[in-house]
Amino acid sequence: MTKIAIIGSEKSGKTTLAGKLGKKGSVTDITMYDYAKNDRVLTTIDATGYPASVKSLLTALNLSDIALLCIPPQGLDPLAAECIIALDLLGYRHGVIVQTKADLSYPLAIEEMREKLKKITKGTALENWQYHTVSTTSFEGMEELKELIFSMGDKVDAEQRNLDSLPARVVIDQSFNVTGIGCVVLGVVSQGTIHAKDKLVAYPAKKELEIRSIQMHDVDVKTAPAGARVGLALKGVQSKDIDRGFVLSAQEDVVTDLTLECTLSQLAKEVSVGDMLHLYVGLQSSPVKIRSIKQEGQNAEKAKPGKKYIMELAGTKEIAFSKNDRFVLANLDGRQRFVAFGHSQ
Ligand SMILES: Nc1nc2c(ncn2[C@@H]2O[C@H](COP(=O)(O)OP(=O)(O)O)[C@@H](O)[C@H]2O)c(=O)[nH]1
Ligand SMILES: [Mg+2]
Repeated sequence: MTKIAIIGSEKSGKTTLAGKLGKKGSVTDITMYDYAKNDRVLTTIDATGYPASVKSLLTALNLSDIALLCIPPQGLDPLAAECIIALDLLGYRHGVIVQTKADLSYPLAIEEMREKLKKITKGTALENWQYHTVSTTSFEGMEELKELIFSMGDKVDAEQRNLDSLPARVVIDQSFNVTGIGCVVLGVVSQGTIHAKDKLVAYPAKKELEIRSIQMHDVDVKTAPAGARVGLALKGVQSKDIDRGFVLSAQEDVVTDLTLECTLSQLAKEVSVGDMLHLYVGLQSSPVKIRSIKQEGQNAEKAKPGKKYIMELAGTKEIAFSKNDRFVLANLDGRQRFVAFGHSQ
C-alpha cells in the first residue's frame, strides 16, 4: 500500500498528474485519488488547500510516505521553495522531484533545470532524491513514473515492517457517522499493528474506544500493519468526539504549553519572544506564543535562522504527541512561512 503526496507551486501540474494516478475520491483541503490493481494499491494526495493553507501541505505529507515535488519548465518560484523548506524541516525521506509539462520544454532546458535544482537542494532532505520528467499531455515518462513510485513503495513497505512491533498509533484524517454502524474513522497506522477488538484511546480528548472492525481499501481485514491506510468502525465513541488530527493509541502526552528544542531553517526569518506562531505535529495544529527563547542556557530575545534554541511555547489548545514526534513551527504572516522543526524536551 503506497501513499504519495503531490506538492509544488501553483499551476505546476499537480492536480492533472494526481488525476492520472488514480480515481478521485474524498475532497477536503486535500484531495485523494485511489488506484488498486492486482496487489498494487496506491493513494495519491493532492494538497488542494495549498498555498492558501500550509496545513493542507503538512497534512498531505503526513499521510504519505513518498512526496512528488512538481517543478514546471518555468522553474522554482517562492512557493516551490517553501515546499522544499517544509520537506527539509520534516526530514522527509522519500521523494521524487518531478519535472512536469515536458511537452512545453526541451531536453537541454530540462537538463539545465535539473542541475540547478540539484544545487539548490544540496544539504537538504531532498539531496538524494531521484529526478523524473513527465508530461500528462504527451504521456512522456508517465509509465516510468508509476514504476518508480511502485518500486519506491516496495522499499517503504520493507522499512515499515520494522515499525510493526511498536505500540500501535493511528492518525485520523476523517471521522463520520454511518447509519447502522456508528462512528467510522479513516486514517493511517503510523506505527504498530492494529487488530479488531483492540482497546485504544482517542487523543487528545482521551476517549476510550474499541476497534469494532477494520477495512483496507474497502476489504474487511482482521489486522492492519504500519503504513496501512484504514477505515475503522469504532465502539464507545461518536463521530463528533473525534476530529481530524486525533491519534488512536494506548498512550500519548497531551499538553497545551510545551518546551521544544528547535532548529530554525536557514531560510526562515528570525522570531522574537512574544511572537505568535503556528505549531504542527502530525495532522494537529495550534496557535502558540513564544514565551521564552534560550540558547545554550542563556535567555535570548530572538531566535536566528540556522541556529538551535530551547523555546517555551504557550498554546491555545490541547495537542497529543509522543516523545520522538517532529514538530514544525510556521509564521503564517511570513512570505516564506516555515520557521523551524523541533522535538519536545
Ligand atoms: N502542456 C501541458 N500542460 C499541462 C500539463 N500538466 C498540466 N498542464 C496544464 O497546466 C495547468 C495547471 O495544471 P494543474 O494540474 O491544475 O496544476 P496545479 O495548480 O499544480 O494543480 C492546466 O491548464 C493544465 O491543463 C502537461 O504535462 N503539459
Ligand atoms: Mg491543483
